[in-house]
Amino acid sequence: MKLIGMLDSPYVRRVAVSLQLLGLRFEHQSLSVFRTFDQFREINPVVKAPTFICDDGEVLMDSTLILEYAEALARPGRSLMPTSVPELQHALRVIGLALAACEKSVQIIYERGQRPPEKQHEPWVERVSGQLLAALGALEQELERRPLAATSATIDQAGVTTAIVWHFARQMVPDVVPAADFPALAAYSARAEALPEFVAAPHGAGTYRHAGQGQG
Ligand SMILES: N[C@@H](CCC(=O)N[C@@H](CS)C(=O)NCC(=O)O)C(=O)O
Repeated sequence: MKLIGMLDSPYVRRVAVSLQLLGLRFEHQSLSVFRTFDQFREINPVVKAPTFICDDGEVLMDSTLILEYAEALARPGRSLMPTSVPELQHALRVIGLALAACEKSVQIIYERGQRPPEKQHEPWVERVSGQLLAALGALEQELERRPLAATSATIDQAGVTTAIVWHFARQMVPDVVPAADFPALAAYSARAEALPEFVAAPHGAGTYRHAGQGQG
């Protein structure tokens, strides 16, 4: 199995961290959807990160769908999704907020990075920034109300995606997201980032290597 995409994408990173937590071995190729567009297109003509190549060569995309596949592979072992309906409901609320925060962060990054300054539309950036802050504000409240687990054995998908989006937003749009306004998210993310599965797949341009894999 091979995961394609850069770990500076929160979507790629949530898959890389989750696959490890689920005990699944995979290769990782850190291709950029921008700088290596043509190479990416040879693997997936849609050029979406993450892209996931299954062992029989079938190509999947969309982090949530890839994770659904990974959960099926890991069964009946470790799962990152609760089985009881009330807990599942809450996990889906938290994941939905975290994914909305990912999407709004990425929209700001693309507006700033992909358009020339004279073509940037400030009302759109303001709208999206407000949506990002609303999603993070709701996540902060959820975290205060119901703390998330932060050990390798107990963290779930709500925890993985929450931690990753906070770290991503602070790395990429820190001017929009003041850390002091979100103390619970900041503290939770710091704990999760110290877990070996997060350390092995750090935000950025690097390549994940599982323990025991050489540097070559
Ligand atoms: N809903 C998708 C979003 C993935 C996504 O938008 N990834 C970005 C990279 S962070 C991407 O592929 N951008 C290139 C593009 O959309 O053209 C998921 O969960 O995987």
